[in-house]
Amino acid sequence: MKTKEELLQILDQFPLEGKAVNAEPFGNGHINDTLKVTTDDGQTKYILQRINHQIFTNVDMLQQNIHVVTTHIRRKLEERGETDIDRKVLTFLPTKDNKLYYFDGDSYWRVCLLIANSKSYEEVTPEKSYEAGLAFGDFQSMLADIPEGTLGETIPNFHNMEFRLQQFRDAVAADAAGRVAEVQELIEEIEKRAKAMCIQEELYREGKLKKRVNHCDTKVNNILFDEDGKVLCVIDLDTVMPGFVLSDIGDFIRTGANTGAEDDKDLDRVGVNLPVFEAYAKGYLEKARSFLTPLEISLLAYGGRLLTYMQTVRFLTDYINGDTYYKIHYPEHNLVRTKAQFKLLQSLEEHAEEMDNFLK
Ligand code: ADP
Ligand code: GN1
Ligand code: MG
Repeated sequence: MKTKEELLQILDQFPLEGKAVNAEPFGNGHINDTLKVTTDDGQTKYILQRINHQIFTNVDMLQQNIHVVTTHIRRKLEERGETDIDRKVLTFLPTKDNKLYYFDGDSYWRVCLLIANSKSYEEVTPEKSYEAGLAFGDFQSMLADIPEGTLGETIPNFHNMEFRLQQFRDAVAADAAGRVAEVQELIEEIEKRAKAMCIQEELYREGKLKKRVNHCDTKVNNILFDEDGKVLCVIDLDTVMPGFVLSDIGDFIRTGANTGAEDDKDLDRVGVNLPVFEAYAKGYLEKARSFLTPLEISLLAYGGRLLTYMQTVRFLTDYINGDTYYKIHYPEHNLVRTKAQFKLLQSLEEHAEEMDNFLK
């Protein structure tokens, strides 16, 4: 990481109110480096992020997408007569020379307003889950009229299950870190389910499913709540792109409707939290029913299994590759994550009928 002096110099490229005096690590993201910034008036009004450009290789496309999405949402909120808009959509500051990010020679940086008096959670109650469902459903519906071709795929094939399985199989074949033998059973469990988990790609080829603008990272901690448990703002817009609709219900089920943590070491704690699932589905459908097709609605519970399966595959791929993608906090972290996600998948499979019936 950079020294404090270097960070302050980076911040000097942005037209802040006041002078930055400190920048401290913030949040629990797996991808970017997020810091909160204090200025000389004692206020903490800004977030500084180093964009992970190993992962988001086209930073121009990334920042252009985010610019389109945030201005589009802002306009919709204005049209609705909303107040307090700066807390309901992210506001990014252009640099002093009017660019969407600052490049310091090796890293890419962006600054946005810190949403005041907000909180993100790693776990939610059914009440908060319902609010989150409304928020992500509304988010998708606000973006539904962005013309096709406007947004690029910031990570190509991001939620394409066939592509993720290909990466997984390549990793197994290469065995770069010599870990394949140790995870053979998990590999078999993944292969057993592979065909059933690629339905969306097939339906798309048959012309039965279309792509929509999705958030594609609807983790619980990518939503900010106010003091009353109401959603203020959807954040982490790096992956907003055209894709399959199940992403935005699936990733919330995966993270919100889990009685344990994403990386729980105690597998007895991990399993589906049905009240949280039901509350999310209710909120989400209230906003999304108007534009979803009957086929999409019939697949929503499958979406939870799909995104949990996809995450199992992605964590295991990273473990097999020798931990090159996700930030890890200890050497076995990606394996622990894989096992916890697989346990959640088994629980979702056990409750599949119940979840489908609820949606009906
Ligand atoms: P990552 O891609 O690494 O997950 P995020 O953009 O999700 O990065 O930021 C990580 C965390 O930082 C979030 O979960 C949230 O807690 C906090 N955060 C990010 N942006 C803001 C903001 N504008 N206001 C308040 N908190 C924020
Ligand atoms: C990453 O950035 P963050 O922590 O919100 C990842 C998601 C994974 C998630 C698993 C760009 O999300 O796709 O589902 O970790 N983001 C990217 O926790 O790969
Ligand atoms: Mg995040």
